[in-house]
Amino acid sequence: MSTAQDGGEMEFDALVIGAGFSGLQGLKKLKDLGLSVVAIETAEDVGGVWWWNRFPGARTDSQSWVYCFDDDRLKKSWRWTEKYSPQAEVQAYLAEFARIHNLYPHIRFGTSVTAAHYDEDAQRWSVRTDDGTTYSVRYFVTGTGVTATPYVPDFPGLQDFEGEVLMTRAWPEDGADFSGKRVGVIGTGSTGVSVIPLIAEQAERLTVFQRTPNYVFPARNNKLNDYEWASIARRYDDIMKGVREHPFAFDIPVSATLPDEVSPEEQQRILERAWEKGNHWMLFAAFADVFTSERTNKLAADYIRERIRAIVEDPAVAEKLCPKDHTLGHKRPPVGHDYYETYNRPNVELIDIKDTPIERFEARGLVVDGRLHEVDAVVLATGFDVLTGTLNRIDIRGRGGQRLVDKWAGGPRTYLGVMVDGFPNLFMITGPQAPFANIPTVAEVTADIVTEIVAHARHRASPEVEVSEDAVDGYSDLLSSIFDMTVLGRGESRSWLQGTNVPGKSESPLLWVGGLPGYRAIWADESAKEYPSLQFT
Ligand code: NA7
Repeated sequence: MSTAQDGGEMEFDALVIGAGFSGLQGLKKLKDLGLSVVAIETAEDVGGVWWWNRFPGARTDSQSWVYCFDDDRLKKSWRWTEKYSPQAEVQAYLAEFARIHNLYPHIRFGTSVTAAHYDEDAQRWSVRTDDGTTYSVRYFVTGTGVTATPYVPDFPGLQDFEGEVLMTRAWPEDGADFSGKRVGVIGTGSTGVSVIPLIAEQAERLTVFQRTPNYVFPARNNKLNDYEWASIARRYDDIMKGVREHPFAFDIPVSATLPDEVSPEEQQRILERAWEKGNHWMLFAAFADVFTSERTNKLAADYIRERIRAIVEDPAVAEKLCPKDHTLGHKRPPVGHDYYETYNRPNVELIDIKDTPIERFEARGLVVDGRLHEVDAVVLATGFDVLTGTLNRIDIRGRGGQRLVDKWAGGPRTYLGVMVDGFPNLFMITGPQAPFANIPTVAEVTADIVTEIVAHARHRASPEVEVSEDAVDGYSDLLSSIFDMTVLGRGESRSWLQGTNVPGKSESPLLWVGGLPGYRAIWADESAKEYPSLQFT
């Protein structure tokens, strides 16, 4: 056997792509089963999106104490410093997780998987990496995450622009200094909302190019003092148990109240409390049916619009910032840190490009509606080809040489976001159609499913396990019908949740919105019945 560096061949029981939340879970859990495992990671260290996204303001929008693993050792030793962890702290946490579980020796950094073909005779995957190595493995496990592949629109003339072009996903390692500069930001999703207030503080002038306004909740961040931390630490096991029972894996209460059960004054009081609590309280803790009733959804959306109008001093700017075409939740609502307040600054201008898109870039700036906006630097916060984008860029071929990208031409179809029929021994951690919930918990839950299946296959001495087409159809159809029952798909605008943010991408719900407990119940039933959806050969 040769080394990974010389373009030779290596054998392992399992290969995992990625060393972010999903990949590290897969690596640890499969290693704990006693398998020989290698993980392949493009970056130079662990972290996944928390390695790449170093732009100013990059931080979690879930509470730090639940945006992490339910790991017994780290629950005792790790202390989060803020309610929403900054990027460097999350990356450091994952590095600590990898260190204490001795994962580093198993990870090949600076390497990318280019192809994975299933050999039906050997019942093994042959996985190729960009350093020319071939790995022969029984189990091929992807932990490629949700937002690994950025989407950059094809702006005409971008190559002629003589200023600096910065992508939030590939921020310069030593940072960017905008002092005295005129800066343009394109994109007002979670990333744009995070970076805009900080650039506004530094730049001489900031121009925000907004296609679709978002509902932005106030984060209400704070440093965690000793008292707060002690109270979290004392309840940690209960918090984590609650997270698994929560539809979206948050530490936020779930309301059972319907608006009609209370007076209009009480409705406003509930909404005000949710706004003041910040974060995603408005989605979960205000009313029970925000995701399923258009009326309730509009009630909450109207309330947010009123708050925007109250914060933003210029009424014309406030109107531009008010979402009009989509339901609350259709796009994942960003959590902002003085986001709307930023538009009261004299050095910030908001350009609405919904009806008049960016025409082209020129040497000195970009042209909208015939007007040249001169900028020294432009920041692209234009989103990601989520979930399937990363997998479809790898040449993955299953039974009979069928390509995954072809099988998913009409959108992904999976069983629990974990397995695909025709692709034996392929497992996905946080794959397409996994639950729409707090990612570290989703990584743990889906990695648990993968390891349970692998452990069972080994127990039965079955070299091959495959999911049935019926199970994939059943799950995918259920996922779509639940999505259609919600108000999430209703509205005009594009959303990565349905794949409509990337031109040409097929439209289908990319995540399970039926809640984490419902998802876990499907698997509990499968497991209790000894895996009727799976064929162990
Ligand atoms: P998002 O939420 O997909 O946001 C991308 C933004 O870029 C959004 O405002 C888009 O406008 C805008 N965009 C995309 N293409 C264009 C073009 N051609 N012209 C102008 N504006 C454009 O990505 P984020 O990175 O902010 O967040 C992704 C997730 O990562 C987030 O939900 C968190 O879970 C973490 P649009 O809305 O499509 O009109």
